[in-house]
Amino acid sequence: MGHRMSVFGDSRGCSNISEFNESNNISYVYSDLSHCPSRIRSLRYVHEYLDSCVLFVRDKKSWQDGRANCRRLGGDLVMVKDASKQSFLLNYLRLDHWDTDNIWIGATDQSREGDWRWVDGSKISYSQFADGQGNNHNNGFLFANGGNEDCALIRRDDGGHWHDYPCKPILGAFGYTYSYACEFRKI
Ligand SMILES: [Ca+2]
Ligand SMILES: [Ca+2]
Repeated sequence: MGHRMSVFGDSRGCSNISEFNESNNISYVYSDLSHCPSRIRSLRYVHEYLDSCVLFVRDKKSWQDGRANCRRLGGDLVMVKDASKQSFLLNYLRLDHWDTDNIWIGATDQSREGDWRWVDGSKISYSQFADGQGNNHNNGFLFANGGNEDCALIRRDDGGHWHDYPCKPILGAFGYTYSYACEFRKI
């Protein structure tokens, strides 16, 4: 007698779901935010750096309005006094998948043209100004205002170099609003 052959379906089921093991390539940096001021601790994009905490704010403001917001929270715009701080900022913008190019920093020559100062009043010595920047000169931006550029930002699309831009909108509330980074002293 021949036997009946049962044909079962191939039951491999889900075996063709490829496993995703790429996360090992990402280095997660643990931030201890317990010493950051409580009013910013739970916000997104807060990272510690030495004796300070840095808050990245995606919301776009003029330099002066961004600074006012930082101060309202008890801090000020971030100061970038050395290369390691600059790297810290650029690294976290990358790790946080930041999508904006321009980030205001706490550098200005509003008090005296060409005399660049941090928001704590100290003179700027370490600088990442791009060639031809920091000199009040507007390189043809659409709303050029004839050279009145007293506030600095990091331009990620220019390798993280700094550019001087107008501190506030020229035409009403229009133009020159960007993301910014605040800095707070640890508690
Ligand atoms: Ca200037
Ligand atoms: Ca400029």
